Amino acid sequence: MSGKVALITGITGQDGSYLTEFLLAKGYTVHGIIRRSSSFNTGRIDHIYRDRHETGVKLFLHYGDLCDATNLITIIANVKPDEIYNLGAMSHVKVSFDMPEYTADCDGVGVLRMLDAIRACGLEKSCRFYQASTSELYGKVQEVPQSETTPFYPRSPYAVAKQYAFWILVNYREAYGMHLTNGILFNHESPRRGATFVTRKITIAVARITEGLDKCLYLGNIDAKRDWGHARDYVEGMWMMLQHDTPDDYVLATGETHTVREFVEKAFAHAGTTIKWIGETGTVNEVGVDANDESRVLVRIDPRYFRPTEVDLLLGDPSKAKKVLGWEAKLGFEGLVKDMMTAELAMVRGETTDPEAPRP
Ligand code: NDP
Ligand code: GDR
Repeated sequence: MSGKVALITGITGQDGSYLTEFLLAKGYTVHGIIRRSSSFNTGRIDHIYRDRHETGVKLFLHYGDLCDATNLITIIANVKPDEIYNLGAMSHVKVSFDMPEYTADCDGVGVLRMLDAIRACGLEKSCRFYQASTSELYGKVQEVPQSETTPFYPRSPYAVAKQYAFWILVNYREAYGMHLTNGILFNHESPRRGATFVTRKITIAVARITEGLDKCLYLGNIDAKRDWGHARDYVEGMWMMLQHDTPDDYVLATGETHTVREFVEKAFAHAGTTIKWIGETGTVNEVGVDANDESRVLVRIDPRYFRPTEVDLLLGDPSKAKKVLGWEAKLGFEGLVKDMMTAELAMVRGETTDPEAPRP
């Protein structure tokens, strides 16, 4: 067992929860930074949290925020982590157009604050740092598939902020010899995915429609293509990057790409419904109907969900991660949709708990 100490920002998010489970199973002591909120935001980690007065407790939570440098220095000085996983971010691409300044502060400058906090605490030679970089950096893609050498062309305030984060990390790695790594992760999903990201939005709607609780799913651009993997596989890749003695940047992806439209079809098929598309393809007049009863309109296009600048196609080339780290995505598109739909139907039927639901 490891005995190492890890600090995770964004521990309450999808990836933070899987990474915490993974590191605890490896024998780590895990510290997480959570934001103060008037409502509960720890639903994804409640099942592993134990009161610190019990014996053998290995998970500790600290209030903090990536926009508060003093607080980050205090936490890092107290925790003295061997590894930091910086997963905290305003992570919604569409919302970043509504909150560009906050996104820049949290997702861009927040990383600088973390790196300077490590230096201020004198840990720059001992502490390894993982940055949650993203395939959104490729944006308007300059080549297909995208690898570590593909030039960036960010298409949202979120991606521009993450580009600053990417490069400040590379600069500090070169300037100060710190062990800093960018994981350029393509989309990864799970039953714990936030409800407003497209995959989870679809699985929730399909489960609710199947149970008669909803009638129709409203989406934006259903022809966008994404390389979707499972979050559980990707958090293992994050850890593998920090175990490698030389810090570097790695793409994690499945190497398959699929449209949002295909995700909708597969999710409905899992629940026993065949979708037929009617109306002019690629316009707001296109609808998805039940192929066995065309009067049932199950999917409509709402332009409210279109983005001012869209990322049309993402397809990752994970061969460097495979060659250097031995990492490979275990679950592909089919397996991902099945995993999410199975969990979603169980949740909507009350057989399990929604990881996003507020707890009493
Ligand atoms: P989530 O949106 O599920 O989680 C984001 C986490 O960041 C939450 O714990 C959130 O806290 C926290 N957070 C938000 N703002 C701040 C802040 N100002 N200070 C500290 N913490 C904050 O994201 P994911 O788990 O999906 O993604 C993890 C990281 O990986 C993010 O940085 C994301 O941008 C990046 N990424 C994600 C990919 C994906 O496909 N999932 C792909 C590539 C990169 P709270 O719960 O209180 O909101
Ligand atoms: P993305 O994920 O923007 O790739 O960012 P999201 O699931 O939000 O969108 C994927 C694609 O689906 C299209 N789309 C819709 N998206 C949402 N959210 N809601 C809809 O109704 C809808 N209809 C169509 C989008 O236009 C887009 O093309 C995610 C986040 O996790 C980032 O933090 C991360 O960096 C990237 O993945 C990699």
